[in-house]
Amino acid sequence: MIKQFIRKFKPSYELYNLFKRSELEHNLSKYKKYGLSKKYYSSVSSQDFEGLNSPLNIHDRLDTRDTLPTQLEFQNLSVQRQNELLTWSEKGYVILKHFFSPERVQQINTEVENLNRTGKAKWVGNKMMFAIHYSDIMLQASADPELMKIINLIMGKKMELFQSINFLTGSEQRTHSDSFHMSTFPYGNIIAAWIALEETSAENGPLHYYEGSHKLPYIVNKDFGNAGTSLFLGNKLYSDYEDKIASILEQHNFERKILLAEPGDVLLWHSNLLHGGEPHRNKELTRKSLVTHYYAEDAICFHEVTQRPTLKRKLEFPSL
Ligand SMILES: O=C(O)CCC(=O)C(=O)O
Repeated sequence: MIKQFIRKFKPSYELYNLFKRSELEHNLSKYKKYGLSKKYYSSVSSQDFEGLNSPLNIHDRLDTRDTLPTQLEFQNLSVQRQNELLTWSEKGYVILKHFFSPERVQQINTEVENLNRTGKAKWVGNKMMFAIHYSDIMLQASADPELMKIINLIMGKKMELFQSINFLTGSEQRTHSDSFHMSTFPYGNIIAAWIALEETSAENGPLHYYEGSHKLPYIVNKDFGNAGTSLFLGNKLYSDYEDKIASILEQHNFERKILLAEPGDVLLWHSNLLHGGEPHRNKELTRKSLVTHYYAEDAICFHEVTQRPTLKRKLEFPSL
């Protein structure tokens, strides 16, 4: 009961945030830019942006089929990669086949085993969180220069690595969008990469996603009666959010796709693309994957789900 109260009472985490200035001050100049008088430690959510115009990124405004071919970085890619990227605007995702070599995939998998063996891995449930902060191999894979080039191209701006999550099994997560968890203002300034570290099949909990669903309005707390007050978060459950997404999907006819990936394949998805994990039917099998998220440098970053600003820890890139 008391724990529940503290979790919902905004000033309790604002107090915690007070001591995290270096990880939170990234939002300050952007609050100013959008005319918001907010402290670095303050709660922040979609309600703060009501009435503000949220400018669209280039590839939410224009079609990648028209814009990408004019870019030098795009012209320098192989024809296969070019073809993979062209439908980003229409579909809300792209699949980069065999992006990471078998050797690189092996290196990442060995690293996961090492992190586990040495007790360095930090697991939250079945997710190894933020290994980029304690593994150079994971950091280099997640911020791979070729991958960053492609991500910057399709977002039309400079993106920066924020998070990594390693999975050994399927998440079996119900359908959701990233934008509710890792949110930005203007909306749409985060992108995810899902990196296959082994083959996925109907047996080991592959990813599913709804083609074109990124064009739906962004779902925020208020849309399922969870706005809360200036002092408290709303009272709804996370499952109420998931139910809301399910009901939206029922009203549309998006194609549900299942990602049957080969090791080294990378799926990039739009922050508003609805996706989740299929049942992991054969528990004898693993489903190794690495999910990474990238925020735009010029956006306010927060978590709509908890109404907190994003704590951004500096990444320590190894010197070459
Ligand atoms: O890998 C999965 O099963 C789902 C991952 C996912 O939904 C996410 O990272 O947002």
